[in-house]
Amino acid sequence: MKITAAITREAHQRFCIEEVDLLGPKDDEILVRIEAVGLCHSDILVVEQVLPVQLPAVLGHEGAGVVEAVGAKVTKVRPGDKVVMTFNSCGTCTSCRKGEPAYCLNWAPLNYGGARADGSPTLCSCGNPLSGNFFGQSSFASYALGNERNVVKVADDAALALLGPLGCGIQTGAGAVMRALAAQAGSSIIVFGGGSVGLAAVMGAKVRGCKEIILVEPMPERRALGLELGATHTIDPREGNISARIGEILPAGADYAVDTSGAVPAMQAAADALGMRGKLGLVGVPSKADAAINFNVLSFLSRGLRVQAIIEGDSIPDEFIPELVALHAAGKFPLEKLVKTYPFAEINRAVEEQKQGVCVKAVLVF
Ligand code: CXF
Ligand code: ZN
Ligand code: ZN
Repeated sequence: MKITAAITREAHQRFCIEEVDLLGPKDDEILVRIEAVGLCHSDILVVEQVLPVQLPAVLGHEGAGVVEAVGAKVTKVRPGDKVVMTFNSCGTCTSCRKGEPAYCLNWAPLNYGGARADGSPTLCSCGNPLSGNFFGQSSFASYALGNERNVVKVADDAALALLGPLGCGIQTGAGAVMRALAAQAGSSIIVFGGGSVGLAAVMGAKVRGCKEIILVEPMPERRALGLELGATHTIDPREGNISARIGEILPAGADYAVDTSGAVPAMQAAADALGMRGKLGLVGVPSKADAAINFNVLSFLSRGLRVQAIIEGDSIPDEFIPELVALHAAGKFPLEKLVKTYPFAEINRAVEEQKQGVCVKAVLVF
């Protein structure tokens, strides 16, 4: 079928909106009419070719929409169901069987491979295949193909424009704190970076009942938003000496620190800020593929630190996305404060505004 999609033709180039062919659904696939799709930093990392997806491609991996049709083997959803799309996983590898689909051994082919597992393309433009199936969806498009592993049903009255980002950025930040680190009530946590992932981590920390929630973020509007969402303190890293400021708030160091900025100095400051047996969560993706951190081993040993790299907040999407939807409905996860919607046709403006910090989470709506 003919669909409208935003194509990334070459590295560092703007998105071009064009008509392309969507080839499916196959027996195990779900055709979703996309109503809204969030813009995640990883989409931009592919445009910058830090993440190795072959171009030209249709990106987009925070789709939300309505099921239009299902293949013969699909039982999970029916046409008319509202769904949130998320990352893909195989369901059969050792990680998936342990309930750790974000660490699926088939992650790369299923999320970045550009085609189905059998190698067949899902998209083509004028007869030439495009990289599709990005995060099992490629949802910068009017329609996307998903499958039972990466489609989560939500209520009929769900506000899809808000819920798309749960499929990646929001579950990544919230899950890092609520699931991966499992921050304890009464504990202290420092979040580095106040973009959508960091602010979701702040909301997650509040849900978990953390006592001190410190947000380290250079943009004043984002620090202010952090305070609204539950941060108890904020620090402007540009003012220098982050450790001294944290030391005033937490003389014994923090129980948890999460980096969502992807900046190596922030990761180092995060490790420095931890107290005895502190846990460091690494979430942010650096903008250079060869970025590396240098930790002082003695300093780590003397505090018995734990470091955890976290993908997608260790989410089990069928469990965690409904949990976040319920928290949002109960007013405990005010997602709407992060989201700014743009018409799909204005995707390039959304990218610019998100980069400049005019908005925290851009969502493109059809
Ligand atoms: C990605 C970040 C890079 C590693 C895989 C998961 N997260 C989402 O966009
Ligand atoms: Zn798997
Ligand atoms: Zn993402």
